[in-house]
Amino acid sequence: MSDESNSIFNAVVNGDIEGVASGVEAALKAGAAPDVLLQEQLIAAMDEVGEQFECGAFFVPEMLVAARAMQTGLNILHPLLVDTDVKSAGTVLIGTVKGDMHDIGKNLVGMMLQGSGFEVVDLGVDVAPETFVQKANKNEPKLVAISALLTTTAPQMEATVEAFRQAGLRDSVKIMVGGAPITQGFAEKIGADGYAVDAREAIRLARRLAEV
Ligand code: B1M
Repeated sequence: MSDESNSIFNAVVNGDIEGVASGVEAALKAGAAPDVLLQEQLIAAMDEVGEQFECGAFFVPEMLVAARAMQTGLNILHPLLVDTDVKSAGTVLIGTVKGDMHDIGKNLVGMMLQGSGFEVVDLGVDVAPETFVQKANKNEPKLVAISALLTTTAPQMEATVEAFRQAGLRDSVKIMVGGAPITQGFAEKIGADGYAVDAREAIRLARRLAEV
C-alpha cells in the first residue's frame, strides 16, 4: 500500500474529511485507479470502522464522522466511476428501508446505476413500504432497488414486496435487494426478483432485470 493510499484509509477511519479529500486527489493524480481506491481504501476503511464499533472501541459518533469522510471520497470518485455516454435503460427507484439510516451503499449503487444508463430516483433512507409504492405510481420505474444494512430492518424488504403486491403493482416492476445482511436465499424467500452483493453486481442484475 502506498503512503497516499494508507493515508486515505486512516483518514476515513478517523473521520478526517480534508485528509480524505486531499488523499484521494493526490492518489488520482499519481495514477491510482478509482475503483481500486474505492474498494481497497474507502470500503475497506468502513469495514474497519464496523469492526472497531463491534469491539466497543468506536461508538455511533465515530461511525458517523467516518461515514461523512467516506462520502466525501465517494463524491470525488463519482464522475470517474460512471460512464456518462450510455443510452437510457429506464427508471430505477432506490431507497433504504424503513427504520434504517445507512445510505452509503445505497448511494454507491445508485451512482453506478446512473452511470450505466438508468435514470435514478433516490428516495433516501427510512423509506416506508407505502412510500415506495406511492413513488412507483408517480415515476413508473422498471426497477425498484431496496437497500438494508441492519438485520432488524431487513424484514421491511418483505413488507415492501408485499405492499407492491397489495397495490396490484407486483407484475409491473422488478424488485432487487441488497445490503450487508441480505443473501440470495433471503431475496428468494421474500419474493424479490434478484439480489446483488455489491454495486458492480447490482448493475449486472439491474440490466438483466430491465432487459437492456
Ligand atoms: Co451502522 N451498523 N448502525 N451506522 N454501520 C453497521 C451496518 C454494523 C454492521 C456495524 C457493526 O456492528 N459491525 C451494524 C449492523 C449489525 C446488524 O444488524 N447486522 C450497525 C449498527 C448496529 C448500527 C446502529 C444500530 C448502532 C446503534 O445505534 N447502536 C445504528 C442504526 C441506525 C439506523 O439505521 N436506524 C447505526 C448507525 C450508523 C451510522 C448512522 C452512524 C452510520 C451510517 C451513516 C450513513 O450511512 N450515512 C453507520 C455506519 C457507517 C456503519 C458501518 C460502519 C459502515 C456502513 C457502510 O457505509 N459501509 C457498518 C459496518 C460495515 O458495513 N462494515 C455499520 C460501506 C458501504 C459501501 O457498504 O453499505 O454494505 P454497504 O453497501 C455495499 C453492499 O452491501 C451492497 O453494495 C454496496 C457497495 O458494495 N449494497 C447493495 C448495499 N445496498 C445495496 C442495494 C442493492 C445491491 C447491493 O440493490 C438494491
